[in-house]
Amino acid sequence: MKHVFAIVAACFFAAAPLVVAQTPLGAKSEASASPTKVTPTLLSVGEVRKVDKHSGKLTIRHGALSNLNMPAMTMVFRVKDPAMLDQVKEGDKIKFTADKINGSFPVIELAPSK
Ligand SMILES: [Cu+2]
Repeated sequence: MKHVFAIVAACFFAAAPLVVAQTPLGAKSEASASPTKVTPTLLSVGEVRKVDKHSGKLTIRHGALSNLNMPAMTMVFRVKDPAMLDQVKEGDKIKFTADKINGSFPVIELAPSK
């Protein structure tokens, strides 16, 4: 039930441009490489509610997503890379970044949180 809004409150971009981010994060598909690595660009916090490897989707109860102007809620996300689904399991606290691409909100970055 608890959400952390620290980063969200600090950087609220009212006029976030709807640019399709081509972030060069292809290397992150190496899911098993470094489980403790912290990525400074992770914008949002959430808790994994469901991992659906068949359809490549993740249900996340997330805090407010400042970059998407989205309030806290539980919703289903597609993930950029199916390997990301191997990094998490139901009940995990995570940090992640979702982006708006062609009308959907794929998770483009993901890391376990404590
Ligand atoms: Cu949402």
